[in-house]
Amino acid sequence: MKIETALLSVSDKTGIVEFARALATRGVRLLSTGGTAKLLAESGLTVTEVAAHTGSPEILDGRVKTLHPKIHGGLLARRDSAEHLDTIAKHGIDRIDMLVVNLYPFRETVAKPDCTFADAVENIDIGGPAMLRAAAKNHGTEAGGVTVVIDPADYPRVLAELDATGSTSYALRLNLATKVYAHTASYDGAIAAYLSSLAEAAPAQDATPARKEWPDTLTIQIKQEQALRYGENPHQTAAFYVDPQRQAGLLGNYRQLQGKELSYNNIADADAAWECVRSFDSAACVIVKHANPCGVAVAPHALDAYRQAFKTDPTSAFGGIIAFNRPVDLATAEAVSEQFLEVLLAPAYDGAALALLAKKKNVRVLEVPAGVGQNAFDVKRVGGGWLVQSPDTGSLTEADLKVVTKKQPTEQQLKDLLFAWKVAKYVKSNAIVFCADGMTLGVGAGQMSRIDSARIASIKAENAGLSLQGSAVASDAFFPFRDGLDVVVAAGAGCVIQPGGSVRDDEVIAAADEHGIAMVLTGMRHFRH
Ligand code: 93A
Repeated sequence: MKIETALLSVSDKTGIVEFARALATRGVRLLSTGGTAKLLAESGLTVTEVAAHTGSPEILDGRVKTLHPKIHGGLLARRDSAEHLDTIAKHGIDRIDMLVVNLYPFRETVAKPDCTFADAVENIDIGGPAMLRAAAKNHGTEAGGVTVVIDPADYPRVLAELDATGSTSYALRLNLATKVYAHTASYDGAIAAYLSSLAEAAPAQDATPARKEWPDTLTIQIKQEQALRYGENPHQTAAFYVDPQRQAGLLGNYRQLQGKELSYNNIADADAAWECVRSFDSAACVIVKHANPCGVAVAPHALDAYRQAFKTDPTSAFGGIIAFNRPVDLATAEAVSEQFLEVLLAPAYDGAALALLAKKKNVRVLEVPAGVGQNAFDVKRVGGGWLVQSPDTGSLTEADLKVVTKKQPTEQQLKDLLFAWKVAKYVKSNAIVFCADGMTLGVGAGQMSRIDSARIASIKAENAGLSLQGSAVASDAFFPFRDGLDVVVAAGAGCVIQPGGSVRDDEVIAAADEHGIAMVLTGMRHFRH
């Protein structure tokens, strides 16, 4: 089928004049949009503006220029259908046999550092992709169809076929149509990525984003950085993908200074330990096993923090992940080296500490440089989808606490309660955490009932030979009944911190008064799964 009419509408005008001239020489009529038409006319070519062809002027600052039945009818009418050809004839629509379009430069626009939101939006091409997709859909059959050219690099081969056969082959039209859909898909992908980057920034600023702040689609770019030996278990395969937004040069949040290759579980546990330890202002140590802290302490010096944290649960600390929020010196390195540990994390290490650790070849030593950021959102895989939420950045000060008992907590108790509350946030639910003097005494984690977590926490303290008398207790969510409170008080608790909000708060508060202990409510809970 001879190519009679071509529509040319290009943002990238490379080679367009020469190509248009070559088409005109071969007897092809040229239709074109504003800027392209102007360039062709100035180059001495005869060209009909699309606006003149359709009888509709370009409107809305060019947002609507080719979105017209005279254009889309001309592109979409099936060449092998007498009915289609009749229909367009009846409506005074001419066939458009060739479409030469490339799109508004969206990617290039948003890559510019001074790109505004308005610039980005105006560079979302609508009419161009609509025409490209129409033309590509109608690339036709051996008998004929529309030739669609999106890439200036294809101009020569199109002309070569026209010269050889007076037309284009099915194989060429198919190839060009395929290129179109690949291009429009990636073009839309770039738009989605840009828009989702705007939406991703929003929840990071707001701890409790409203539902509407989450975008309809979320494009998450992740990059495989490390193939792992296996997953949670040896029969599972796994890899570590990193966030391209992470601090440059790091694997996730860290740099591995020595030791065996990190396993899937090491990475997950190290992350849990780091998230917890970074939440303390004073020197702190967190020991993690199976994603739960089994010992946490704050002290004037990292070494003392470690000694206290270790006391909480020496049995569980065996083979643990140890994290510090202060540089590790020789004395601290010596102390941790006395126990079997899998991973050590800290913001920095003394030279002498590193020299000592080097003798423990298997220990994975990770440096977490200052300033590693908070993730903008959390993702959890579920069957057929993903759950996405803003990270749990909720934190409290003394001023946020509401004392609900007759007994007022002392200054020391308030300090211990806030410490216990901080730890409970990083313990899997249901979480019950006994503390005193800046260290954990018993951690009950991951139970289906709060009362069992309370029992386990007190058993653990007993096993470690620690007294719970007068201790501070944190519960990550409210006590649904007084029974959980009764258990922690029976174990020795002298004060309790919990969110409140149960329909039986009155019953629980009355129980606390009956036991003569102090209780404070936070109004915020920290479920963690
Ligand atoms: O604003 S648009 O989305 N609306 C349209 O109807 C339309 N038709 C073609 N953009 C539209 N185009 C695009 O204009 C083409 O994809 C091409 O990139 C550009 C060419 O404009 P000009 O010929 O005025 O330089």
